[in-house]
Amino acid sequence: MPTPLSTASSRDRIAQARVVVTSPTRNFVTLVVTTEDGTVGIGDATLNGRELAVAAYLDEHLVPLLVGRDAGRIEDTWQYLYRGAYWRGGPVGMSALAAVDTALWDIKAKRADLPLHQLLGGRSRDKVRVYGHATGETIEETVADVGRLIDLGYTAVRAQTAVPGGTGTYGVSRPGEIYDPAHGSLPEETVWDTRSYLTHVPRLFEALRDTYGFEIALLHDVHHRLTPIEAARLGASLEPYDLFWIEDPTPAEDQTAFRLIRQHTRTPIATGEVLSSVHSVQTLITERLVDYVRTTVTHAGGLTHLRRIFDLAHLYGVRSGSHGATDLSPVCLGAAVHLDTAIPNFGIQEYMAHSALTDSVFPHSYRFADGYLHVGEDPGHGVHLDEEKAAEHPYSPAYLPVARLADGSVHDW
Ligand code: GCO
Ligand code: MG
Repeated sequence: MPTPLSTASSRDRIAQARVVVTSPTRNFVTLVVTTEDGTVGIGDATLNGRELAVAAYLDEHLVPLLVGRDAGRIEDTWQYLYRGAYWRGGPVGMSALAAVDTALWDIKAKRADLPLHQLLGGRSRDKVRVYGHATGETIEETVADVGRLIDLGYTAVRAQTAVPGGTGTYGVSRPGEIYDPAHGSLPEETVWDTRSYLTHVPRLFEALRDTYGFEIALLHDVHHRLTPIEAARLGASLEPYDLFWIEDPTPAEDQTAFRLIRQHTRTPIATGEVLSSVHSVQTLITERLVDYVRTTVTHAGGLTHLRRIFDLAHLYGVRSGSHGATDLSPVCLGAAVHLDTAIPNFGIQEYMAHSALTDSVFPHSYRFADGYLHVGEDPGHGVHLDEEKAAEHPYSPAYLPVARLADGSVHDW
């Protein structure tokens, strides 16, 4: 039987794969794959707060299997690493696999001298609609921040505000900083008050509609913090404000919880940023329990697997809404914009601009203008890694916060 090794001409083989961990503003894990003919492809493997677990998985368990393989056999490599591991899936394994997959698609497109979206079927759209993030300590501050994003050209904005009675609310940035909840060598502990939240959030959206009218699309992230009946109540109380979606109303891994939410509200629902496999969204999609699936390139096994998820979603009228927080590197965003450009059932793409420092370490050809991301026409996914600059910013431990209730018990953050 021919093996991938024996059928590849020597120039098609993977000569080297290396992991680069860098922290230009925040931590990123990047896999750099080089073929014998000198083509370089890169993939993102960043898993916020657990970065070095993925780096070790790659270094110790995947890189030794890659060297000598045919770089063109992307599907076969995916199956070999996924099924061949016996221990399938999980965020660490799927992020590592995603980096390999993304780097191999980058290489294939570069060798074909084509932008990646051409290999994914070509353009289904000219540009990719994005939503930005507005935050504030008070409703007034969040209303003003939404105005700032509208002035920047956004047509869709996620609005979060601190909740009276809580501390360090998710989605609310530190003064003068890009929103990034991961900090410090121990997790910050925050206090969560569900009752206060459920009465406060409708007031935020009432103020936003009073100020800006109904044209702007408004989104809200619940961050897995409610029970199904609480989420149902929130969705119903937000119906007058016509949200584009509420995101992660309940912990995403409990797919059947969404049945109950769905019975009680017509507010559209998005979930999936913490999910890494088609199996973990299968019930959500096939029972049409959500409207948008938020899995992304890095955490869901790369372009090969994410495409499979979105194809399943397409059959059921569910659209994409990929996670795009700044803890996903520009490599993830660059690859995502190609997929967003190509698929028929694109919904929206989350976009939090990276810092200028991050962008200088990861120069890229995608660009934001007038509320949309525009995919570049450079061969590959169009994102590069400046290794010299990366080396100037070594890994710096940072954990996501942990939420507790007033009685001290752990809650979902
Ligand atoms: C989002 C996410 C972020 C996450 C972060 C965790 O919708 O963008 O919920 O806010 O908290 O990506 O790593
Ligand atoms: Mg979210």
